[in-house]
Amino acid sequence: MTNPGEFQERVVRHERPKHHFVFLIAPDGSMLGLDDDGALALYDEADDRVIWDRTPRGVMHVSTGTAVSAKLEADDCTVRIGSDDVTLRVGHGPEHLPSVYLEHLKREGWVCLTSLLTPEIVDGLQRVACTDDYEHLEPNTDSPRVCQHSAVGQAISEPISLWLIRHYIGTRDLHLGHPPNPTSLPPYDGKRRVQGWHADIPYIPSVGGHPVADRGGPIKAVQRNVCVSDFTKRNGATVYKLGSHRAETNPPPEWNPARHGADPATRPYSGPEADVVEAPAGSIVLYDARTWHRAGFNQTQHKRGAMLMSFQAADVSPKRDTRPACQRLHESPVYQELDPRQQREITELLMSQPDAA
Ligand SMILES: O=C(O)CCC(=O)C(=O)O
Repeated sequence: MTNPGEFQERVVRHERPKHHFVFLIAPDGSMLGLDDDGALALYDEADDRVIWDRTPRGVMHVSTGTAVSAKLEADDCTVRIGSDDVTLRVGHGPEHLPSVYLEHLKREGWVCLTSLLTPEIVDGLQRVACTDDYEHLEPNTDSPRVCQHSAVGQAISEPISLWLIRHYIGTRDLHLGHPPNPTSLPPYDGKRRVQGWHADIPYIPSVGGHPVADRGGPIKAVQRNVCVSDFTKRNGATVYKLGSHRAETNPPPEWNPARHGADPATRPYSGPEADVVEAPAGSIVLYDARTWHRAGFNQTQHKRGAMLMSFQAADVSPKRDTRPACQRLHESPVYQELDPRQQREITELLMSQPDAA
């Protein structure tokens, strides 16, 4: 039975953008940008330097307004770099400049990169998660999910979110806290035990046995939730107390009655002080790991897909060893479908061991 005041979370909705900027991507995965002197150069990092817009005569560098003449043919773009004509792939880019997202992330402790992943990547993630058009399939448990489809590696190595996380935490040196798995949240039957409110590692104890970090100390981790399905309040989109990264404590006991003496199936707080971030499939929500959050209640008949990742500073112990999954990926044909930039990023994030190890 529903109690008054339940399921009253505030909705923060992100509509599918009408326009996306583009990346111009070299075969090795590096991205064309403008250096500080206005010269064309290739970069591995996705900051404002590598964001372009199409124009009738070629492409325009968004942050400086510099027009560059280019031959655009279907998804290819040929530009002159020095004395060479270089052909680059025109790739789906963000709705906003990376600096705009960074400003929001620093100010609010979270940001939504709406519809940043391509429909092809979304389709691959849905296939692995067995959601949406693939709901009739059973998840494959024979191999790590990163080996099951290149979409998983493409999502792991998405360059704008990596640039944002590195800038927010203030280090390049990051690792993932567990192997990234597209998974699904089943429909809620109104009775079963559900996930309670929590902050994330290292602000809570974990099986890794690391010391719980001081919420007032330097930032140690950022979560990246990829919306594999459309995320709506009805289908159980993640619920947050936005801004709670600034709170001195983890969620209060009254938000988690099931953990404090009530029946274990008692639902966690779902009143109007909580926020649901709604966004189309392919969106990425980044949030400070201190933020109070929980999975939503999936009130539909369909599974909701997500891929949750924890990016941790070098001194945080991961919850699970990510290296075996990466070694399996290296041996898998899927690894060859990734470009060298993607291969390097994934390998670094999964093979780096924390300082303490
Ligand atoms: O499934 C979700 O929506 C969120 C779950 C989550 O963030 C977590 O388990 O830490």
